[in-house]
Order: sequence, then structure tokens, then C-alpha cells
Amino acid sequence: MKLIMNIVQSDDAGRLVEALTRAGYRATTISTTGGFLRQGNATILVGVEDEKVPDVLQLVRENCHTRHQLINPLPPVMEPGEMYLPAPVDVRVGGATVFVLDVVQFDQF
Ligand code: 2BA
Ligand code: 2BA
Repeated sequence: MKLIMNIVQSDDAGRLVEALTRAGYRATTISTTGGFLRQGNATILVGVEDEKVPDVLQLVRENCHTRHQLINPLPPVMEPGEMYLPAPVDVRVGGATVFVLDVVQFDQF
């Protein structure tokens, strides 16, 4: 068995969980925050048999989209008299960051 950890954008999370459930998979959504943008994203855990992993990854691919976001970088430390003109930086986010982990044991009590 594998545990598939999918870090996705909040906007895609609902659609992905719906697609997973419709296909008969079980899923758990955790609200998470990206370390770089410090914005909310979602981590969707899916525990499945090994042979189902490609099918789940296909659903993730179909339901999670890349987006671009402009961020303002932190201003540098300045000497007196220096001027800083902030230029927004384009950051490409997602579709999904996926980790597939081996499950040592699975129980439901
Ligand atoms: P964030 O950390 O908010 O990162 C958002 C996007 O900013 C990233 O998109 C990437 O394009 C950029 N980015 C992140 N860290 C950077 C850095 N140190 N330098 C330059 N650019 C950087 P994605 O790579 O698609 O990641 C989307 C979210 O997935 C991340 O949100 C984070 O929550 C998670 N993630 C990505 N890679 C991860 C990893 N190796 N381990 C744990 N979480 C990860
Ligand atoms: P349980 O199987 O006892 O699952 C309770 C909660 O544990 C689930 O909440 C989900 O958050 C998590 N969970 C269980 N198996 C998981 C797995 N393989 N991977 C990731 N997370 C897992 P819910 O999703 O709200 O489900 C509540 C109950 O509804 C489930 O109880 C199960 O009896 C039923 N169920 C869930 N998904 C189903 C599906 N696709 N088809 C039929 N029944 C489903």
C-alpha cells in the first residue's frame, strides 16, 4: 500500500477530492501553508493499493493546474542615500507536488 501526499492549490482541492471520491478512492484533506508564498494550500492524503497509484496520479494531473503569481520580494538592506525600486517577481506554482510513501501498516479500528 502507498500513501500519496498531494500538495495542491486551494482552488483545485475541492475538484480533486470530488474526482477521487467519484472514482471510489478515499481521501483526507488537510489545510496547509506553503513556506515560500506563506499562503494557504491543501494537502490531500490518499491511501491506496500499489497498483492504483498511476490512476490516482492521473486524476491529480487532470484536476490540478499551474498558475503564475506575482510577488514583491523583500527589500534588501540599504545604505543611506540608496534607492530600491521593487520589481514584482513571477512565481510559477503547482499544479501539484506529490510524494508517494510506502505504508508499513494500515489499520482501521
Ligand atoms: P510554497 O512554498 O508557497 O511555494 C510556491 C511556489 O514558489 C513554488 O511552487 C515554487 O515555484 C516557488 N518556490 C518555493 N520555494 C522556493 C525557493 N526556495 N526559491 C525559489 N522559488 C521557490 P511549487 O514548487 O509548485 O510548490 C507549491 C507548494 O508545494 C509549495 O508552496 C509548498 O507548500 C509545496 N512544496 C513544493 N515542494 C515541496 C517540497 N520539496 N517539500 C515540501 N513541500 C513542498
Ligand atoms: P472510514 O473508512 O472509517 O474513514 C474515516 C475517515 O478516514 C475518512 O473520512 C477519511 O478522512 C479517512 N480515510 C479513510 N481511508 C482513507 C484512505 N485510504 N486514504 C486517506 N484517508 C482515508 P471520509 O472521507 O469523510 O469518509 C467517511 C466514511 O465514508 C468512511 O469511513 C467510509 O466508510 C465512507 N467512505 C469514504 N469514502 C468512500 C468512498 N469513496 N466510497 C464508499 N464509501 C466511502
